[in-house]
Amino acid sequence: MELFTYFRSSAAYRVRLALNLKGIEHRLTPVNLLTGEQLGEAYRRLNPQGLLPALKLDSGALLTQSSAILEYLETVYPQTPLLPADPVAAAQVRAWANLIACDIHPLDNLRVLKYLKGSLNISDEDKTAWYLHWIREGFDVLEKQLVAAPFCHGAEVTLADLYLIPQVYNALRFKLDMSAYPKILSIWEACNQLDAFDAARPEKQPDSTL
Ligand SMILES: N[C@@H](CCC(=O)N[C@@H](CS)C(=O)NCC(=O)O)C(=O)O
Repeated sequence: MELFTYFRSSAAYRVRLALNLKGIEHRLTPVNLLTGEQLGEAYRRLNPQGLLPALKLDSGALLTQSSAILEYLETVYPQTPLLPADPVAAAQVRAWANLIACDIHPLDNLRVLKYLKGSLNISDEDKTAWYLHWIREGFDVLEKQLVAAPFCHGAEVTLADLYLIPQVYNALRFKLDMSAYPKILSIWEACNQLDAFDAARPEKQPDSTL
């Protein structure tokens, strides 16, 4: 399969993690968000929404939306399960993932930041304040709820870790003061010690140097 990705796309990062953890053979096709390649005709023909990631299956089917892609991978490749078997625990893991996917990430997405700056003329300083505000709102809750022993839900990596780690990468990149989040930082450290996480890091992606 072929993953359309960008090294700094956190939604693509989630899928890179799942592919690595499940040991699924794939190739990476970079789409440059910085130059607006996602909005060009070629990529929009694949994904009219102009967002990353997209996953092209060997059958030719194209999947979009990271949560739909992750659900597909979890169903078809049940090895290294990313959800606990207990339905209540699985709902908790999904709630943490959704907190990040629905309540942090879309507010801080590139097109939102571009609109704030380009159309609403907010300053760079206000843009960064906006960006960090929504991460803090979410991290304040996660810090209280996550188990962190050593991963979000305990001893096993779950979907929640796949959403958290890219979000922490963004927080660190925008220099969020993480001192209020020792549990989140300890999960970041624990995850990044695993090969699957290490290989998915933005700085290890082939397009990070383009
Ligand atoms: N809900 C979508 C969000 C996808 C998304 O926002 N992707 C970002 C990168 S992390 C993107 O492609 N942004 C391009 C843009 O804003 O122009 C998903 O989970 O796949």
